[in-house]
Amino acid sequence: MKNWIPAATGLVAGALAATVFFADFSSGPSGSATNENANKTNAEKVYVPYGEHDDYYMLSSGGHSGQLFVYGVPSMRKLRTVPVFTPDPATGYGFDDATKKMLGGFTWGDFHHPAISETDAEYDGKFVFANDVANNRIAAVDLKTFHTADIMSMPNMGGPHAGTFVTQNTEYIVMPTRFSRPLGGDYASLDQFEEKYKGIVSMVKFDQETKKFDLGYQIMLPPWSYDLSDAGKKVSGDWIVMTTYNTEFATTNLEINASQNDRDYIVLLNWKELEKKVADGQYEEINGAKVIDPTKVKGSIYAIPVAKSPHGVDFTPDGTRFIASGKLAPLMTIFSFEKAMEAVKNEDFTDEKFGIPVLPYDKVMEREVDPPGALGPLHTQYDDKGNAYNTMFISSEVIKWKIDTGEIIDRTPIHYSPGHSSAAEGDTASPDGNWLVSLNKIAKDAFLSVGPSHPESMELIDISNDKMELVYTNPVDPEPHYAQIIKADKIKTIPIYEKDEKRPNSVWSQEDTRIERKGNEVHVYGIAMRSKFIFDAKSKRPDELTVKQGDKVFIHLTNIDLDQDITHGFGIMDYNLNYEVQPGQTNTLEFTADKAGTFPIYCTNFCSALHQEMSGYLLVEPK
Ligand code: CUK
Ligand code: CUA
Repeated sequence: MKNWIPAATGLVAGALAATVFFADFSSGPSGSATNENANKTNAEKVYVPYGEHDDYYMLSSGGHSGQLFVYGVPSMRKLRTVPVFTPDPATGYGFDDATKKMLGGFTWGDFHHPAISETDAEYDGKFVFANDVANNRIAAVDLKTFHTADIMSMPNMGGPHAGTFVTQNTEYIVMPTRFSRPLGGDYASLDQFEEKYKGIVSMVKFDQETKKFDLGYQIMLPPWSYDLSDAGKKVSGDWIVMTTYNTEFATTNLEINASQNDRDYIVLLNWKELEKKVADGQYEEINGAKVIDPTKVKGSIYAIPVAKSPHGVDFTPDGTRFIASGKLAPLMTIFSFEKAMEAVKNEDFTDEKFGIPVLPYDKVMEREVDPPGALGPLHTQYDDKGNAYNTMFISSEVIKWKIDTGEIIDRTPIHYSPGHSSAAEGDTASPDGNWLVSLNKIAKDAFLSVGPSHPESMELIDISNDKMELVYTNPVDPEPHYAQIIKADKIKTIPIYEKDEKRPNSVWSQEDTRIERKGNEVHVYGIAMRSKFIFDAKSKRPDELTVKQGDKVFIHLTNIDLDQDITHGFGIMDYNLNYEVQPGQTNTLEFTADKAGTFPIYCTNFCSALHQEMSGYLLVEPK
């Protein structure tokens, strides 16, 4: 079975634990002895002994689970599920007031492309941004706490699939739409597709102090579909690119009707110039957004023909080129940013589409790379030696090739059907060139069967030598669309939430706990600590909460255990409620006590030897 044995060696490594000797099950390392993996077996490469940590975090999209999955690389161990667009009973996300408000009633999201905040085109490890293709939302996860800090809904959009990606100093988080749609989602017959439907790119601002999003401006584009996008770096730092498909304006049976034209387009636009135009008032206000319309505001937006129905497009680490992958044409097409700028300067246009000048393909294209027998290129990643790595969905492989010459250097089979791959520090100006993780759509025979639907998978590939080496494979939850891999020491989490006496609704000493009634509202200012709840220390039973049927209850709970990893949960029987307070955190749970009766309350997060005793009662007196 092809390159398969290394997966088994990972298990063996686990069993051998700390023993020094590892049999060499692998085909053996090759290439330079200078890299630290050079003399290791595949089992040793993924083995992280107890007490040591992985070198990298991998932040992976959870697809239609709406969540963010966090892995360690190279061990590929899963560290955490961070809920972003969907409620999560395990952490009470979407149950407590603040997160419930943030979710805005949605119970699902479709997260495709995580984007770590950048400073000077390098990941800075502060935030990771997420797109919700299903419900037009953007989210920010604070990497100090691995908690979702803000979510914003975008007006005028039709599914921001082609985002998120950030400009090189996180000036903007970019969200291009997938479906064209009438602005505001208004009704318009599909017969009016070309005139009434629009593509939109949202340019979103994020304030890292207040941790809040704001919509900077939007760009109106032709009613095409937008697939994937990237921001420039260095010389191209003011520009963004995106691929398009369905330039045929098909409104039904897209499989056939959107695959007619030999060429679709890459859209190239200058976000800095457009920002100035918005500041000059050259926009229309539509549904609360400042929208630039290229049929009225000229310049700064261009189109370049590209082989039919492209999928990904990625700037090279130095920002001098961008590479498009054609899912129907088995080509990687390299475009020169410099040549594109020359054509713009000379107004060397062949055509105009919806007010957007079209640049000549032959003059801007630098090279087409067409590896024999390769089918379905989707996305490109990079190393530190001038090589690109393309995932081939249909021929199930990763192809390594030289950007300067187009020379194919190596090919490795993937099991099976990779979408994206993710290289260590792969979207920065300086990729690390040691690890590549292939994010696979189909697992088929790779693992024990769990039914007709098999897990998705990830495969770890050592790319530190000329020949790629498949090192490890692991099953993962759906769906790893994309991931970014960041050096572990760039992420600085806080050990606990700082004690803050001024924090609204917080209580830090037992004497201050209390239950206050205001009309039919009951406010509990309580404490969670090992191993009890205190709602009112002065009461005969401090862990009893009695209210009247129909009362609106607010439980403000502060965890006063200022101790690493001591999290308390708070579940109420039969009320379908559970939330948590991490060390030093205050959270509020709001609910209406509409059911009369006696309802046990208990801590849901194992916190001490007497965790089982950490309980109380909610008593609801009948009307
Ligand atoms: S898309 Cu290309 S395989 Cu959503 Cu990034 Cu999934
Ligand atoms: Cu607190 Cu278990």
